[in-house]
Amino acid sequence: MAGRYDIAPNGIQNGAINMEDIVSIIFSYNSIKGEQNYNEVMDINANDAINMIDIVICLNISIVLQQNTLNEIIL
Ligand SMILES: [Ca+2]
Repeated sequence: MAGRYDIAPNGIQNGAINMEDIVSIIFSYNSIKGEQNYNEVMDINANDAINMIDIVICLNISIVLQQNTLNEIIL
């Protein structure tokens, strides 16, 4: 259910969108494609930049999932 927003920094999704996903994005925060820190997995909106927009999208998806099933979210 968490789908592509459930970030898998080690290649394994944990089945939830939670702080682990947000922290993963923070590790690549403020980077653009071509830079060492950039990781396309963290670029949620695929605009070649990892910034607050990606974090907000991830948070919004987690809120939507929380409204649908409490078991999906562990914040
Ligand atoms: Ca982005």
